[in-house]
Amino acid sequence: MSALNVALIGYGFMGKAHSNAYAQVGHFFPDVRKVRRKVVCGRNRAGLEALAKAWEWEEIESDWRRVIERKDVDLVDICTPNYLHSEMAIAAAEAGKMVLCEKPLANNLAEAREMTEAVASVPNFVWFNYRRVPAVELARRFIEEGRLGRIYQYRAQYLQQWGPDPSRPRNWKMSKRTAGSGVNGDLNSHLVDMAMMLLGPIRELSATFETFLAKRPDPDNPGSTYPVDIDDAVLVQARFDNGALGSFEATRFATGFQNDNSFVVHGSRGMVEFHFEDMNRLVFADAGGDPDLRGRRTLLAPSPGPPGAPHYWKPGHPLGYEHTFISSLADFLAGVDAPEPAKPTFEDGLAVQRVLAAVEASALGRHWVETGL
Ligand code: SOE
Repeated sequence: MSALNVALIGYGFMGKAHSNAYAQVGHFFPDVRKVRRKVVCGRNRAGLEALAKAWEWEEIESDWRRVIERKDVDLVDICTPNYLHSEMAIAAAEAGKMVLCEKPLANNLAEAREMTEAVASVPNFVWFNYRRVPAVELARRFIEEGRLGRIYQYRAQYLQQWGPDPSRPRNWKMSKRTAGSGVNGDLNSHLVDMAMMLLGPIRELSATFETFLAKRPDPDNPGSTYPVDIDDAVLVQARFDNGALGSFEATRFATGFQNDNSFVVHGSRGMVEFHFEDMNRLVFADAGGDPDLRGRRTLLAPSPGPPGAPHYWKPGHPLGYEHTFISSLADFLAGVDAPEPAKPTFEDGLAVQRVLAAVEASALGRHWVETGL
């Protein structure tokens, strides 16, 4: 199998996470296709050169169209601001490249639909990396095995605290034009993807948005402010197709929480609870058996991979954020040569985008909305 030449577009936080995944995947997953860090693309020369040097990309390029036109590029990975995803993904698919894209898939539902149509004939993937936390996989296994019984309630929250910080430099995540939304796309997209992976489609929902600071201090111009047109916090109540009730909360204003991506699932036979900041553990309670032993207990997530031959380290040797990206990439690469592609594909990203659009419609219209899923 020939190695795939990768073009990475974007060099920020995700550019670094993806670069590490390309660098490491072959070490931990020797059976999937090899990848070559061919070219990284971006507009800020200094940032681009720094990333290319640190992660040993062979070449740099400032024009994404030139990257997509290259005959020697097999796979285009988009980790730019959201508003650029659709144009780049469609152009890459039209050029016959495999297309990987950061979440949320697009700035809005119309773009997500066009992108999904465009990639129909090429391998495609969305980086909902938290799916690949081993403790989350354990939760999924418990649900699939029926260990939790009938699922009654799903409670998810994604709490960050950087919103109020006036010294934080302005970035593309603070504008509807460049990000499509605030926390709805940035954080709630992760919650929704995880929830639908675990429980299936969300049928209908009711949501509220809040923008706490309509004007923000501009750190570049002391004494002046700039207008904010995105959601700082979102609250959602939802009904799943399977009859479960869900609640979702995503905010950048959760003082005291850095990156608490968490969920609790309550079923007739048991419950599970996960917090990303303690990502190697899953809390489990069994509602059956001796009543005195029914309390919540903390399990260490098993090492991913076949028993006795883990992909990473032996049991009890914790994993980190970076492994979620390495495992996601390994899935994608294995899927390229398998009858079924790895999930989440653009179809899955589109399903999430439908929910995000319903959240926005509900919050703005102040009524329940069906997602159409
Ligand atoms: C936002 O702060 C952010 O970087 C998200 O965009 C990522 O998806 C999440 O993993 C961490 O937080």
